Amino acid sequence: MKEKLKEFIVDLKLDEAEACADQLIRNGIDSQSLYDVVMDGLAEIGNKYENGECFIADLIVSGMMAKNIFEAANISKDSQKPSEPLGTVIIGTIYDDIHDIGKDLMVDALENKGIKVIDLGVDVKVEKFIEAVKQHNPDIIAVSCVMINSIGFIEELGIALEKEKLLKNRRFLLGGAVVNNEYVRIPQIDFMTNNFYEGIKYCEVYLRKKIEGEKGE
Ligand code: B12
Repeated sequence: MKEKLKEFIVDLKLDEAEACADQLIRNGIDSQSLYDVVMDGLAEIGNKYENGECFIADLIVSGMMAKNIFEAANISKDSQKPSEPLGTVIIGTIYDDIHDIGKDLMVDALENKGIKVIDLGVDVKVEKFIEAVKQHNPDIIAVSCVMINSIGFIEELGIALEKEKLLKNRRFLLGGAVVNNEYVRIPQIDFMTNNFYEGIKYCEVYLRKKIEGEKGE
C-alpha cells in the first residue's frame, strides 16, 4: 500500500493519495515511514519538473498533498511538552524562496517540544531577520531554504549577524533541501540538516544544555 501511495503522489492523484494515506494511518503506519514515502514521491515530482515532464501547477498540487498528508498524520506530534518554554527560536524561509512546507513542519515540531517559535514566514529579507533577533533575543536563529538561488542571502545573513555581534550565546541553524548543495559553506552556521527530526534533536539538546549552564552559573 505504501507503493500505491507513492504512485498516487507521483501521478498527482490528490484525493486517492489522501484516502490512501488515511488508510495507512488507520492501519497504524509509523510517522517516519509515511514521511519517507511522501518525501520520495515529492523527489520524483521534482525530477519530473526538472525534466519538463511536469510544471509549476503540478508542484503546487504536490505541495498541497504533502501538507494535507503531514497534517493528517500529525507528523510532528510529540507528547512530552514541558510546562516552561525550553527556549525561543526565530525561523523563516530566506529571501526569494517561498517554499514553506519544510519550515512549517519544523515550526510544528518545535512547538510540540514546548519551544517558543517566532515564525517570520517566507521570502524573509536579511534585515528582517536582524530586526527580529534584536527584538526577541532568541536562543536559536533557524533558516529554511530549498532554492539554490537564495544561498547568497544566507551568506549575507551570516555576515550581518557576525558584524552586529548577534551570534554570541545563540546558535545559527540552516535547514532545507539546499543543505545538500556543496556551495553552502557559511562559516557562521553552527549546524545544518535537511531532516527536521535531526533539526529538532539539535535544538532540544542545545536548549537543555543552555538551561543547565544557566542553572550551574
Ligand atoms: C511543492 C514545491 C513547490 C511549491 C511549494 C509549496 C509550499 N507551500 O511550500 C510551489 C508551487 C510554491 C513551488 C514553487 C517553485 N518551485 Co518548487 N518545489 C516543490 C517540491 C515539489 C517539493 C518541496 C517540498 O515542499 N518538499 C517537502 C518538504 C517537507 O521538504 P523540505 O522543504 O526539503 O523540508 C524538509 C527538510 O529539508 C527539513 N527542513 C526544511 N526547512 C528546514 C529548516 C530547518 C531549520 C531545519 C532544521 C530543517 C528544515 O525539514 C523538512 C522535513 O524533513 C520541490 C521538489 C522536491 N522534492 O524537493 C520543488 C523544487 C524545490 N522547486 C523548484 C523550483 C525551481 C520552483 C520554482 C522556481 C518554479 C517556477 N518556475 O516558478 C518556484 C519558486 C518560487 C520561489 N521563489 O520559491 C526546484 C528548486 C531547484 C533549486 N534547488 O534551486 C525544485 C527542487 C524542483 C526541481 N527539482 O527542479 N515549488
